[in-house]
Amino acid sequence: MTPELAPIAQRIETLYRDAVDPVGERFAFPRAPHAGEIGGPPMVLVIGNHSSGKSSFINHLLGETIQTTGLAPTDDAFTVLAYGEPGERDGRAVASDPDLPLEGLSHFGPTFLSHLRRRTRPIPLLRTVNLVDTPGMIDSARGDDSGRGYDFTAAVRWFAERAELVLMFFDPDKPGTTGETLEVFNTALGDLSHKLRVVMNKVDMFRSMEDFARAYGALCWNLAKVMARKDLPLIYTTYTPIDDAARGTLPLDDFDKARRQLVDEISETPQRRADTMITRLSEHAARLDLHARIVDAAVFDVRRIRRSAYGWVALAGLVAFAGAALTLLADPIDPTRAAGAFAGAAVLCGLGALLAQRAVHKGSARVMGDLNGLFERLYGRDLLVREHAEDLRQLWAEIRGRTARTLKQLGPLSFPRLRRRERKRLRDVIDQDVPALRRTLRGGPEETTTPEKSR
Ligand SMILES: Nc1nc2c(ncn2[C@@H]2O[C@H](COP(=O)(O)OP(=O)(O)OP(=O)(O)O)[C@@H](O)[C@H]2O)c(=O)[nH]1
Ligand SMILES: [Mg+2]
Repeated sequence: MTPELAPIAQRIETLYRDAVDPVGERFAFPRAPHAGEIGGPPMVLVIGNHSSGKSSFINHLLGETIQTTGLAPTDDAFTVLAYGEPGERDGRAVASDPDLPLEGLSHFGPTFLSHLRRRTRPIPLLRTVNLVDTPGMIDSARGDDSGRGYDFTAAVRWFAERAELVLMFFDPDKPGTTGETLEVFNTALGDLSHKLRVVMNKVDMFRSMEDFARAYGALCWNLAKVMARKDLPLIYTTYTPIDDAARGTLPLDDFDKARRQLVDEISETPQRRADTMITRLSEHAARLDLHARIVDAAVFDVRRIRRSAYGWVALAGLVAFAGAALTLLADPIDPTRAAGAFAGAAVLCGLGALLAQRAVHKGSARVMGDLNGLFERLYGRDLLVREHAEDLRQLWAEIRGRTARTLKQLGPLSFPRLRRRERKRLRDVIDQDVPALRRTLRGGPEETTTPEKSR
């Protein structure tokens, strides 16, 4: 995070710690995101065909030759570029360092780790953004792992999920899609297209507008074939100024402008990242609020069933024992009848307890089998407001499975009730703290609060 955004990251962290996580823990709702993720700089992932100019672009961006470049497939490693004294650490070391947000990468195995490194340089841009250079994509006939010895697509997915921006590079030679590009589009980037930007690079090589149009058309055509959504992502047509590069004849002003826009977008990722973190906090708090309320209502219902079942047993036991006591009082000389009555009362209580247990079991299964009904009952009034209702139903659809599983695995009686104070604090996060954070991000005053649309 940049120094200006650090207070926002701290505030988000505090809200998780004080208002959200305690409820999450009590109601067994997993936390998102990890603590280290909030404060660290955002990542920009650079992927694309081999020799499409990824590393050259990164060097240009950083103003230094840090990454090796060349026409043949040059670099088959994932390189995370971060701020620090000049240095380099290998994959094994960075994936086992708990202070770095790369810990989860260990599970891709030793071959992958031998293709991972982290380079640090004291370059100002790296203070605010981490760049990830990746091995060029290739056409392979060897199936899933492209002969790389590790799951390339899954590794790209890992980075893409955590990145704020994913740049996909193509060059005029390969405006189509290689096997790996296709695979990455289909499995790694499918639902992440909102952060994807396509870069048609090396446009300085074109000799005529016609060549440019042909390559651009081919790229769009090929993208449209592999992308699930109808509208194409934003395509930057640009080039990296390289002294000894082969040059075409097109005027380059517009392409320079496109590169500046791309650089601007990269520089703005910290701001976007703060925005994403605020949205994640708001969504997480809304989901948790709904989950905790449903669990709380289920706990209330099951406890009521239990109270009522055992209440009847207690009452019947009381009457039976009172009857036995009266029998004893009526004939204190010969207690045999009274003893029989006491034994009868005891048997009745035992049987009653068994029946009550079964009733609680059945009742609990009924409550948990109809969580949708519980939801409708709990939010009946909110569901009448139409626009709001859709949001709420959508939220419920997202968490329903998880809430049901949690209740089933841990049992409704293992949960506490949701305290009024706890819930109010959670709602305040959504209705007041989140809008206040957004105003701070936009540089507005922090005091006034307008509740966000509550879910
Ligand atoms: N004309 C021109 N040449 C470029 C441009 N960008 C890169 N090159 C050249 O293209 C070649 C490949 O560039 P790299 O930056 O190594 O490409 P890469 O995508 O990192 O390649 P791999 O790491 O092998 O996947 C180098 O010889 C660069 O000098 C560009 O915008 N225009
Ligand atoms: Mg490279």
